[in-house]
Parts: sequence; C-alpha cells; structure tokens
Amino acid sequence: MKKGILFSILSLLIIVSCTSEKKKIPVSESIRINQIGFYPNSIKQFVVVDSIPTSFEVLDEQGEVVFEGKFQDNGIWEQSGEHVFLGDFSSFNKVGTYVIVVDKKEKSYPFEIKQEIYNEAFKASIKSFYFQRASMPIEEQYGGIYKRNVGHLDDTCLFHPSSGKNEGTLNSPGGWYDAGDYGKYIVNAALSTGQMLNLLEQFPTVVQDSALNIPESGNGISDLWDELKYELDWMLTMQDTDGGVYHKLTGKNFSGFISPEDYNLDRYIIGKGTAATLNFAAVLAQASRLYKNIDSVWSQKALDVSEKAWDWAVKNNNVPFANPDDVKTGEYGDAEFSDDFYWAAAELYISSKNEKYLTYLQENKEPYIHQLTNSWKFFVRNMGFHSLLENKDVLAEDFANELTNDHLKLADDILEKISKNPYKIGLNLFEWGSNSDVLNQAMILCIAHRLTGEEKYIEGAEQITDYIFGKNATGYCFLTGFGSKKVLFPHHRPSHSDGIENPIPGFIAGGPNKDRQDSAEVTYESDFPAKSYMDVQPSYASNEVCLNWNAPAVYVLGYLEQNRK
Ligand code: G3I
Ligand code: 9MR
Repeated sequence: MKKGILFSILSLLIIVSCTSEKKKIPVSESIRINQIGFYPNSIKQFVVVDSIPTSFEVLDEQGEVVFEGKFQDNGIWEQSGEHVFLGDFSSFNKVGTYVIVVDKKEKSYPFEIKQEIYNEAFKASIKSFYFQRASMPIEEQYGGIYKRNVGHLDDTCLFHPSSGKNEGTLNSPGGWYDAGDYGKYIVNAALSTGQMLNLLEQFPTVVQDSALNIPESGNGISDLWDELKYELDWMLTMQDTDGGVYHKLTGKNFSGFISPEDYNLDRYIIGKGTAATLNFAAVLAQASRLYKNIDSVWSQKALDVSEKAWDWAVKNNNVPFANPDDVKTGEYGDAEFSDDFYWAAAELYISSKNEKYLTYLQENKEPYIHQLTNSWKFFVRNMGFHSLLENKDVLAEDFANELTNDHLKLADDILEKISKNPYKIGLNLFEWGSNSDVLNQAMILCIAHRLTGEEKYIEGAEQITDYIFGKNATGYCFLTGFGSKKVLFPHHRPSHSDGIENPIPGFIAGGPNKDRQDSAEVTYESDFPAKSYMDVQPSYASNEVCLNWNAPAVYVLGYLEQNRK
C-alpha cells in the first residue's frame, strides 16, 4: 500500500516535471500557423522556416503528445526568401487547444480545433463596419470601450465643381468610413456591400437578429442586413436627380490622425462618373431583390434608382474619374467600364428580368479571370459572374453551363497555384491590399465548392484562411483583436485617436505590399515582397484597414461557418 502511494507520488512528480519542461519550450516566430485554429474536419497545415526541421508533435493543454508528424520540404519561396517546410496534421481532429512542438526544441503559438472556430472572428469582422459608421455616436452599450462621439454629420456637404454643381449643399449622412481615413467613396462602398450581400443571398440566416449587438438588434431582422442597410441608405443620397451618381464625399485633403468628432475640414461632394454610377446601379439592384421580403417599398425604390442609374450610364458611358487638382483624398479612379457595365447588367437582369440586360450580357462577354490588385476596380466583373451563378435558374442552360465551367476552371487554376506554392496559398504578387487578393481567391473557391460540393475547393479556401490568421511570411494574424502575434498599430484614425491601447477589433490589415508607397518614415525590415509589411501606424501602404479588405473576409468566414459546422 505504502509502495503504491510512493509510486503515485513519483509518477505525479514525473508528469509535473515533464509538463513544466514542455512549458519551458520557447515560442518560435519561425513556426507559422493559423493562430485561431481549425474545424475538426479541416485541412490542417503549418510551415517552418529558417531551419531544417525533421519532426513535429502536436501537444494538448496537458502537454501530452497527441499527434506526431514529419515535414515535407517545399523548397525556397522567392517571395519571402525562405526555405519552407510544411507540416500537416489534417487527420487529427479532436476538439481542444494545442501547440506544435518542432524537434522538441521550439513551439508554435496556441491554436484551437473546434466546431464554429471562426464564429467570433466572423462576427467581429462584420461588427467592424458598425465601428466605421459616420454621422452617429458609437454608444457604450454597443461599442463597449470603443464608444465615441458622433462625427461627420454630412448634412451640408459642399459641391465641388467636379460634381457638375456650383451651388447649394447636399444632405448625405450615414454610411461607413472607407478605411483609416474618413472619406466615403461610392465605388468601394458598392463592391464591399455587394460582397456581403452575396453571403446573405446564399445564407439569409447566417447572422441572426441581435447576434452583433448593434443599435438595430432586436428589430426582428438579421443584424447583417441592418448593417448593410446603413451603407445602402447613404449611397441613395449620392444619386443626382438625373440618375448619375457622385463619386465620393471627402475633404479636399486627408485629415490628421484625429477622432471623428475632432474632424475640422469641409466635406465635399466630388465627381460624378460612369464607374460610380454603374457600381451604385449594381449593388442597389442586388439589394432590391434581397430586401423584397423585408421591406417591399424600399426594395422597389432600390430597383427604380438602379434602373435610373443604368440609363444615365448608357448615355454617359465614358466619364472617367480622376482627382481634380485641388483634391488629394483617395481616388478610386477608373477609366475602363466594360466590367462595371457587366456587373450592373447582371444584377439588373436577375432582379428585374428585363431582357435588355440579358441581351447586354450576351453581347458583351467579359473574360472569366480574377485580375489581381485594386479589387475595387477589377473584382466587379467577378461580382457579376457570382450573382449569375447564384441565380442560374434565370439563365438559359448553355449560358449557365458556360459560366459554371469557366468558374471551375478559374478555381482549378487557383488550386494549382496553391499546390505549387510553398506556403499553400494562391498568391505570388503582393501589392496594396494584398490580403484582399488572397481573400478574394478564397471567395472564388467557396463559390466553386457551392457549385460542386467538392472538398478540394473548401480545403483551398481554408489554406488561404490559414494565411490570413498567421501562416504567412510575417507571422502576424491579420485580423485585429485576434491571434497571438497581433496587429496593434493599424493605419486607422479612430483606433489611433481613442486613447485605448488595442485597436478596434475585427479589421483586416492591408497586408504585404512590395511597392511600399508610404512616406520615408516607414522602414521595412525585409526586402522581400511577402514580408513587406510593417505593423506601424504610418504604414498606410501595408497596414491600413479598408472596407473592401474586410468584406471578402466576412464572405469567406461566413461561408466556412455555414459549411464546416
Ligand atoms: O499595380 C501597380 C504596380 O504595377 C506598380 O509597380 C506600382 C508602383 O508603385 O503601383 C501599383 O499600383 C498601385 C495600386 O495601388 C496597386 O498596388 C498604385 O501605385 C497605388 O497608388 C494604388 O493604391 C491605391 C491607394 O488607395 C492609393 O490611391 C489602392 O489601390 C487603394 O486600395 C487605396 O485605397 C485607399 C483610398 O484611396 C482611400 N481610403 C483608404 C484606401 C485604402 O488604402
Ligand atoms: O491616411 C491616408 C490613407 O487613408 C490613404 O490610403 C493614403 C493613400 O492615399 O494616404 C494616407 O494619407 C497620407 C497622405 O497620402 C500623405 N501624407 C500622410 C497621410 C497619412 O498620415
């Protein structure tokens, strides 16, 4: 008996000492893994760089080894200059919290395996749009410590001559700030809202009423609908009486790094052009069909203003926007409109069934490609494709089949790129907002999964999501407020000016950008494109936040949550 007790004490001591031994293993920045985690049935990969590892173990919270694996040598990635080794533990699917230990010497940041793994990240990525709301205060009951006073009433905006008007003012309140700045830009607003409407069209109940704790919570309508409506209602104010749509509402210059309530520059209505008008037409036509059962009067109005915008664009089919000399805020300039016409025609056809839009689509085919960078400019054609694919029932069979085949070919191209890439992502070009390129590729894969149900597509989307949450050459988890290696200094005026240490959660940082168009005060630590990212406030070229970078994250996380339960 005594022997038994002694034995138990000894074993306990051994376990305790082993556990504390394991706890002493240092965290290594060279192990790059999704720091949020994985669904039980997800593909589960990570990479190790800067050394030649041989084996790894997955350890649970008790320090027990639950999985052992070997590495695959994926060679050098020219974008990061790293020799990349891939670890895969996809077959391990037990719910829990874990770390990876490499060669018993160094460990990864912790991660979880569980159902609904992205639920919190998904909700935060939508709530960030609430924090971007202009013209209303963020009250404590909804914003917690990130409460703030109202800024930018935008009730008496001046007309800049580029708008075509010389007198009077415009009442244009509401909507979201575009990014780290306080501008409101129609082109980017339309794409971003449209990408989230795509999610709602596919999964109308993906976000329940009251899920986000926003002022409209409790009104019986999905909080995601409510949040999108805040932007759409602002967009409505930007249409001129002749149907044309103003390009943007901003100051002539960017303000200092001040809070919304301290903003002190005049606000102008600037430009009016074909791209803004067509993007407005597209997203309002899209919204009109999705709001039909919620508010039929609003829905009809949205369709009417959309058709009016289309008519203006047909008559004014080549009015590019470029910043006037005295305006220095974001440009979102575009001078090529075939893709914008395509998206608008697609949404208008689906919502109105008017054959003239179908005729336009048939006579003006767009190449089925994903053109990288500047998604606000180039992803609009994909928006047209995606809505048509979701509404194949309104198309002739051969048209629907052609689109489906083209989409799957594009998705297969992305999978091919992933298979060849040492980090298992589809991107080899890192420019301004590269994280949105990565996420848009994931969106394309999700839609391929929706069309076919094939596992390979959702796995591709997961490999890309892993990149966003830490399996990347910077090691950062790019969603503010999440992960272990956190983004702390985004180029975001509200986060900078609120006196709170941590940035507002739920924002996707722009990501690595080889062109580094920041001012000289930003010094990058590496010359490699995939490492051209600095978590410092002045780095607007790599560390700003922006609506069109968050919107595809909302889509992808929502899609995964719905399909990987
Ligand atoms: O694609 C070319 C590349 O070929 C060339 O080598 C490189 C040389 O500098 O330029 C690349 O183009 C750049 C493009 O982004 C893609 O990276 C442009 O120079 C660069 O000016 C452009 O930046 C845009 C930026 O505004 C500045 O205008 C971004 O696309 C756009 O997303 C960003 O959007 C801003 C808004 O204007 C204002 N609000 C914040 C928002 C996010 O930063
Ligand atoms: O803060 C601005 C950011 O939102 C824009 O994306 C970026 C590029 O247009 O410009 C930032 O503003 C900078 C300006 O261009 C140059 N002076 C410093 C400003 C940031 O502090």
